[in-house]
Amino acid sequence: MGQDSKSGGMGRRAFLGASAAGTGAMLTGFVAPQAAHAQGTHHAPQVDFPEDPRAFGGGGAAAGAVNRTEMDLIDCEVEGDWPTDLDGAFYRVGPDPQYPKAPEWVGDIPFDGEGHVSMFRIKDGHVDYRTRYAKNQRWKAQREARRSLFGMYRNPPTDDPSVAGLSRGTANTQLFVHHGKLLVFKEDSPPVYMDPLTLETVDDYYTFGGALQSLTHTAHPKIDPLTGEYIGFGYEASGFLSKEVNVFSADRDGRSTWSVTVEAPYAGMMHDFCVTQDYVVLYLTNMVADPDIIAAGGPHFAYDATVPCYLGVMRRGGDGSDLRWLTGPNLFCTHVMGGWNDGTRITVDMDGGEGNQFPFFPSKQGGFDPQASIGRIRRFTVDMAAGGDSYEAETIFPEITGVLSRQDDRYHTLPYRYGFLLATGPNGGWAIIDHQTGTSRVLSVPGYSLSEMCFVPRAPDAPEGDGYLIGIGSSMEESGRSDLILFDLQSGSDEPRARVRMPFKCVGQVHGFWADASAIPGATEG
Ligand code: V55
Ligand code: FE
Repeated sequence: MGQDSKSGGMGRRAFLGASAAGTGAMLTGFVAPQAAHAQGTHHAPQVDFPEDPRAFGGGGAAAGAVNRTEMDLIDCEVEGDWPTDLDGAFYRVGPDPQYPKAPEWVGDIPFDGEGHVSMFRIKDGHVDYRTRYAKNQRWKAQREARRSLFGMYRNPPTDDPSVAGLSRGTANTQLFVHHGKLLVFKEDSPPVYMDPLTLETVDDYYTFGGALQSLTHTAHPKIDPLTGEYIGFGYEASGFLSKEVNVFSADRDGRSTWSVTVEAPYAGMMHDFCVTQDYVVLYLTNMVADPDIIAAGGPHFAYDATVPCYLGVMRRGGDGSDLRWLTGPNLFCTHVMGGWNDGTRITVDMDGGEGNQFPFFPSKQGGFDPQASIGRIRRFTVDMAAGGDSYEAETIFPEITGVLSRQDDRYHTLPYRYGFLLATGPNGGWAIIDHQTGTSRVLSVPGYSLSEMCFVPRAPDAPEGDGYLIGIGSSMEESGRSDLILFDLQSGSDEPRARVRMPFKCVGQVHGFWADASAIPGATEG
């Protein structure tokens, strides 16, 4: 996967020669599925990934397009001043095609690869690396058959008949530790529950003890830091192409505390959402679920510039009858940096662009526009006490272009000072946004392209933003060989404080998550 912060270097990116910076570009490296159809490919059972870099898993391991190796590396090589009091785990997950697709489906998109989880367990200055596939229902069926059994991205009619009724979930997008469980997400299905230390799959279809009212679950749940509550949602919640959206919460032990189902204006991608102390803000994008394209064997979504994006705002804990769908400048945002409410006044910060963020999803009007995909930080505000059906939007920190926004997770739902994102363009790197001073800075590593980072608090009770940024960098001179990179945000230095030199290119990622050892059962014993 070419989750690069800079252009150039990586072959799979280079082939479109694009300078696009949308979220999809950062995650996957410009796979153009339509073109791949034209190429002849071999059929399973032989595991021979197509040569064409645009095909699903194209080029195979030799091209860095797949990894497929589950492994343990105890005591990685550590360089620099690794903080010895840091105790926790940095988790990552991304699609890693388990098998080549059947010839009809070689044009499938990179978002459909099976989820491969990696973990850096960090303790006493030692770093151990472990990876395991999420052993979801799809993975297990394909392992048994020794071939791909699922067709196109979120398109069940393209599946092999033998897998009817199995979960299609790939668990390839994001992960989260809550109530002692590592939950791994794909937004079309319930989470997969993995053991947060061994990475063994415990439950391939986790429903919060049967309480989950939705057939789907977001990749971006939130924590209420004041209560430890978990807030999640699912769209297409009552079935394929349904407009229902389920929003729910669970207490710090994972017991359901709230569930409500509402209806969206249309079925479209709702990748992230914002939770404040008093409100839930859904975000419906104009990446619409298109029945015609699905029937024709395409992927689940197509970008439709003629359809509005909506913010859907309702009170937390209510029955959903107060939900209002609001429109504004039509921006396609993907990730929430942070958000809060001050009485009835709600602020939500997201990154996004004016057009399609994902080159591999078809656009219903015209082609993919790299310029319109460039992400900037958008601030949405709405006062729920005022009438009307619109929100305000402004672009903040216009000097920063980027995607994959984050914050210090301990400030979910609350007013916050620091945001982080993967800055794109010639000065790419990890951007630190300071909303209080209105300043930003970018930490980059010469010769490396960086994946999304996570913020790590120096200690569980450290002030906001006091800590580290951690994430993977790929050495462009060394065919993408990986370093785990740690910046100390208080050091005053623009150089990494420490690195782990991996002997290979690590399995790719979409997102990552930091968990303190105190949140991981058994971590403090070993
Ligand atoms: C995203 C990623 C997905 C997906 C839908 O980054 C949206 C956004 C890796 O899979 O299926
Ligand atoms: Fe995401």
